[in-house]
Order: sequence, then structure tokens, then C-alpha cells
Amino acid sequence: MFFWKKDKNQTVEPPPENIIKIPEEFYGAKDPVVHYAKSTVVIQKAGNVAAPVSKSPSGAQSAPKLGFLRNKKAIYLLAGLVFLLVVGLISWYYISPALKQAPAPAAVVSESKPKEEQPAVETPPEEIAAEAEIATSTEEITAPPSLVGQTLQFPTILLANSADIDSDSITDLEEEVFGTDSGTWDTDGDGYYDGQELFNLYNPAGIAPMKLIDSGLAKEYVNPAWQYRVFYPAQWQVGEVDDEKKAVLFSAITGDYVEIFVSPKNFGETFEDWFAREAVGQNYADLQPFVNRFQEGGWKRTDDLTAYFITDSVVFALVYNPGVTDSIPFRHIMQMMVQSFRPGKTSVVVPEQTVLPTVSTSTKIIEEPLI
Ligand SMILES: [Ca+2]
Ligand SMILES: [Ca+2]
Repeated sequence: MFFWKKDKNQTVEPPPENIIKIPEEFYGAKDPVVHYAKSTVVIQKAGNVAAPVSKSPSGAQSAPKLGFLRNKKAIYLLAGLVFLLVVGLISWYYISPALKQAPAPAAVVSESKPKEEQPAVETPPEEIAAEAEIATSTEEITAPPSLVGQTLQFPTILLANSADIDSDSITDLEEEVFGTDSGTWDTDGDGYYDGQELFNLYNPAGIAPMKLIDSGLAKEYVNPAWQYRVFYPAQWQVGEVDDEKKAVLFSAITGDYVEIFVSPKNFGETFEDWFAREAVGQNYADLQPFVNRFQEGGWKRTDDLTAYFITDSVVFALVYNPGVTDSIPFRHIMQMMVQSFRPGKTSVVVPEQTVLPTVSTSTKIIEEPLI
């Protein structure tokens, strides 16, 4: 409105209809060049203004952009590029880990060349285990032999004696072994009853010879490998089980036998520790110390069916094994053997016979009643 002031003296033609009027504040009054110095649009004087469409420089620049965006093909192209980019990123997201893992299988495959080596690396634990088993078995072979694992078997404790008609602490079957009278308490009438003489290693069947070993009723066995000595009934059979003479059996015709087993003992190992390791199933509390007729100390079970003599390196175990019956026909012979055992000494001098106050307690407890 202001631009087109009518001068009475001068006729001004109105601007063409296609020319937009620009507000004065953008127009810069009389000096639009100064006002729009930064504009890319060259604004001419009002009278010659021809173009300006944009209201600001930015507006003037946004027009081409909008024009670009209005181009559907361009939009589709851009969307396609974005889509491809997204698909590519997603694909990379999933493929990249696979590519990272790929080297591992590749490495396995590549290592599969030493495939035979790979099992060799994986199998060592098994081989080690196998070697350990072999070592164990070797140790088992080289370890001290187990009493239970071999021929030694422990009898049930507190089994009753077989019949002893005259209650002289020699059963009827033992009387037969030594030729004594099963109905006479003191067969030779020397004041010592039959069981007492046998226990003291004296001859129960006669006054002379006095000593059991001299009577011919008992023999002395000397182990050629371990040098221990022991009396045994002359009627019994002696059998050395192994070449090393570690196990020797003294057998009666009834099937009963006494086994003497030599078991290695570790240096410094106590008998109790050895007992816990070797005498499996046996109760240490059932043992009691004793000293035999040759002053050899040892440990024996309260029922006299097992006895042990201990040295620094070995334990000599004497174990009674019942025959077909559960009763014990030869307990007093077992006692005689224990009383005569010497781990290595050569002395054969039997101490003087002394009168025992009563029959041994353990025997008395399980003695058959007099019939
Ligand atoms: Ca008797
Ligand atoms: Ca007598």
C-alpha cells in the first residue's frame, strides 16, 4: 500500500499481479541491498521487483529441498537406500557373530588335520585314569598282601569247643591227637592235668619224656624264609602255600587248620594301624596282650583263635580256621602253637612247668559242660 502511493503528478503503474508484495520490514525500506546483504535473492527496487517468493534466506534455500522431497522417485530411491542400509546393518549384526565363530570351527577343522592328535589330547585323562588304574593295580601287587584278600579268613569269635568229656581242657578229638585218655583228667597221673601240660608244652601222655617236643607227639616247624618256629601236632599236615612261605597251613584230618601268615608291616607303623589296615572285619578291642612260654609277647583274641606277633617289619598272624562244623575241636592245640611260637629265635628250651591255678579263662568260659 505504501509502495504504491499515487502521485498526482506522476502516474505509477501498479505492480504486476504475479509480484508478491513484500512487507517493509523485509524489504529494508529504501536500501534493500543492505537489509538483504546475506540473501541470495537479489531484490530490486520496489518498482522493479520481480521475483522474490521466499520470505527469508532460509526459506529461499528450503524451497529446492522441498522440491527434492516432493520428487516421489527421489523419495522412493532414498527409502530404498535406507531400507537396504537397515537390511545391511541387520544382516551384519547377525552375520558378524557367525563370522567371528567361524574361525573356531575353522580352527577345529584346521586342527582336525592333527585330528589324531586332538583325540590324543582329549583322551589323556582317560589314559591317565587307565594308567592310574594300572598304577593302582601295580600298587596292589606291590603293596603288602591283604590277609583277607588271600587265604587268611578270620573265624567267628566265641565259638564253643567241641566235646570234652573229662573237662581237662583237651577236647575228645585232641585227646586222640596226643594219645591221652578222654575220660581221665590227668592221664599220666603226675599231678598236672592233660590240658595244663599241653598248654605248658609238656607231655600230657607220660612222665617221660617230659617235654612235648621230645615226646614225638609234636614237631617243630621252622619256616625257611622267615625263620619263625612253632610246635604243631605230629599227626597234622604242614603245607606251604606260596613260594615265599608267607602262608603255611597246619591241617587236621577234620578240615580244621591253623594258618600262620607273614604280613609286611610298614616301618614305624603301629600294630594297631596294621591291624586296622589288614585285619578287616576284626575288632581291635577283642585283642589282649600276652606273653607265651618263650617270653615272646604278642596280641591274641580273647577266644584264642587268632594271635599276632609283631616285629619291626612284619606281623606273624596265627589264625584258626574251623572245618566243617562251627564248633572248635582244636582250640587247645591252637593255644599250644601260640605258646610255642618264636618269631626268629632258635631257643628250644621250654621253661619249667608251673601249676596253673585254673583252666585258662577264655577256654573256661566256652567250655562244654561235663557230661
Ligand atoms: Ca579231655
Ligand atoms: Ca598229667
